Amino acid sequence: MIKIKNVELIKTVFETKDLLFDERRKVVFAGRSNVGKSTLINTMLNRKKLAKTSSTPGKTRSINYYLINNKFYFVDLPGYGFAKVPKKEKEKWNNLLKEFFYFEKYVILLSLIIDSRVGITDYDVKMLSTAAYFNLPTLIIANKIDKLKNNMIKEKVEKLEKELEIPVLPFSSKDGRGKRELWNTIENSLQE
Ligand SMILES: Nc1nc2c(ncn2[C@@H]2O[C@H](COP(=O)(O)OP(=O)(O)OP(=O)(O)O)[C@@H](O)[C@H]2O)c(=O)[nH]1
Ligand SMILES: [Mg+2]
Repeated sequence: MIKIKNVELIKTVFETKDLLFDERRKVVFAGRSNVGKSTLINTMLNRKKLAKTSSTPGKTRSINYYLINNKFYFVDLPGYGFAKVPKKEKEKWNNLLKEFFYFEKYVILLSLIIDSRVGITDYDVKMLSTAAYFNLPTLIIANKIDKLKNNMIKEKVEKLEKELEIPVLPFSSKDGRGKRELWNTIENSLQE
């Protein structure tokens, strides 16, 4: 596994005009609100409170750029699909996400995080079509597998892979399953 020498929150962006321009490569984490994006970033970077997390959806409202070892970024995106957000704010987030993908040319991996119990939602389908439009290498992370029975995990993963024809990686921030595999994938992406 990669040695994490240094992590720095470089920028927090609420408005399109503030999007970061930096040619260093980016691993992007997207997904519905509350699926565990920010927690996964903390797990991957061995930090407890780097990215703010919450049991109520809608915690991350900005795009957060974490620079790792001065070399590449993890990008934490605001979660989509959270019903309780006022329509106006939702539109603002959706716009910000859209602009991000139009603007950002250095995405080496889009990690779409889903709740392994819920599977793919309509919002995720939209995100996948955006990813396909921009030709982004995409990985689905089936998160919170600690909440599934062991014999269900393989079944769910295989079903998703067959449906979507995209690699699916089971993950849990609670017990660390998938962490090593995700780092392997990221390191491979960084070498290409
Ligand atoms: N059981 C379990 N709970 C998890 C896991 N990962 C995250 N959670 C919990 O899920 C909730 C949401 O986590 P966040 O990391 O804040 O989710 P998020 O996707 O960043 O949410 P937004 O910022 O609203 O988009 C928190 O209560 C976490 O503790 C996991 O692997 N297993
Ligand atoms: Mg978050």
